[in-house]
Amino acid sequence: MIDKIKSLLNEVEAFTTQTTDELEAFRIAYLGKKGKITALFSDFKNVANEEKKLVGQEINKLKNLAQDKVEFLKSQLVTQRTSSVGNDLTLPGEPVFKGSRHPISLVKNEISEIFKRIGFTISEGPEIEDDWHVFSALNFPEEHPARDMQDTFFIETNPDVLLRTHTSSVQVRVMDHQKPPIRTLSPGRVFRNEAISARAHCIFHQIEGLYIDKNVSFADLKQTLLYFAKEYFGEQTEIRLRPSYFPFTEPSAEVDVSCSLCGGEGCNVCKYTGWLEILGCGMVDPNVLEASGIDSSVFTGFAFGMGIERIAMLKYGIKDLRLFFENDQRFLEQF
Ligand code: 2U9
Repeated sequence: MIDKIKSLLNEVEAFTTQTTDELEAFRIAYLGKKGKITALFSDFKNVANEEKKLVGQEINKLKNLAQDKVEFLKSQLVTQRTSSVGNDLTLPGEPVFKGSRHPISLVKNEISEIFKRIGFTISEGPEIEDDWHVFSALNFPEEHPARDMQDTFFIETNPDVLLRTHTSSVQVRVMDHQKPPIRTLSPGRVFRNEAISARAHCIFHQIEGLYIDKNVSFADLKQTLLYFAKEYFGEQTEIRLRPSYFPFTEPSAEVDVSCSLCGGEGCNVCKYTGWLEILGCGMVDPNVLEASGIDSSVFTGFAFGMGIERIAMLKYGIKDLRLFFENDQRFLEQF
């Protein structure tokens, strides 16, 4: 591996060009998705543990060198071009690309605003978590499959450290530090050990809500979600709840909204059912309240959670989840 890195270092150091086409070809060949340097990062997992540190440093050095080379040659070519055309003020300028918000941020902000209007605050927390905040405090039994390596990313050296699989862990932290009434919304990135496809990704975004107070009932939950559905999908929107199961809520339900594209008549987006599944919800299980020191004979609460990618796909008619993570400007500039 080290020999390969050294030989690539020599190639990168020796490279020079006078044309932007050659420079782009070089960038793709070394730093592109299937480039030689990118391939080293995939091979890295096969490196022996004791060599990982050194090899990792060398690959990073190589990558930085190649990136610097591309930037340097690019700036040289621009300087040459401007100096060779002199001061021709009639030439069109270099286009300046104005950034735009990522669709996931747009959806997250819009949902947050809707809940902020009815008194929810926003809470954020760590992506690297411990077993207690992700599973135990949320009433996951010891043998629950989510605790398995197949479903969750654990840190190899310490099974108590893992990447959060939902943002409920943030709300456990809120309950640890704040007494009811609690009315909070937790948007954020979550991680699950899933194969990447058009419909699933190992990283995605959730937004979860939690409301705890005296006398909070299922009717409050239903009315809050109806308010949200009407604000987000339009005044004509209806919701329906179907019984479900989650370890952290009892009773639990899946929530569908009437399809805003066909008005419930049936179309290919709602698969001719007239309904779109958008979130899960339920009354917070008393065990969850007690685990965070909240007296379940005095307080009750409701909670809900939704995947932001799913909502964005429905809203913008996006068919492939992977587009959200590729940062392709042609995709992003449409929002
Ligand atoms: C606490 C207690 C309970 C949050 C909830 C769901 C139901 C749910 C999924 C929707 C699609 C996750 O992104 S998804 O895969 N979520 O169905 N989430 S109730 O319940 C909580 C949260 C915090 C303390």
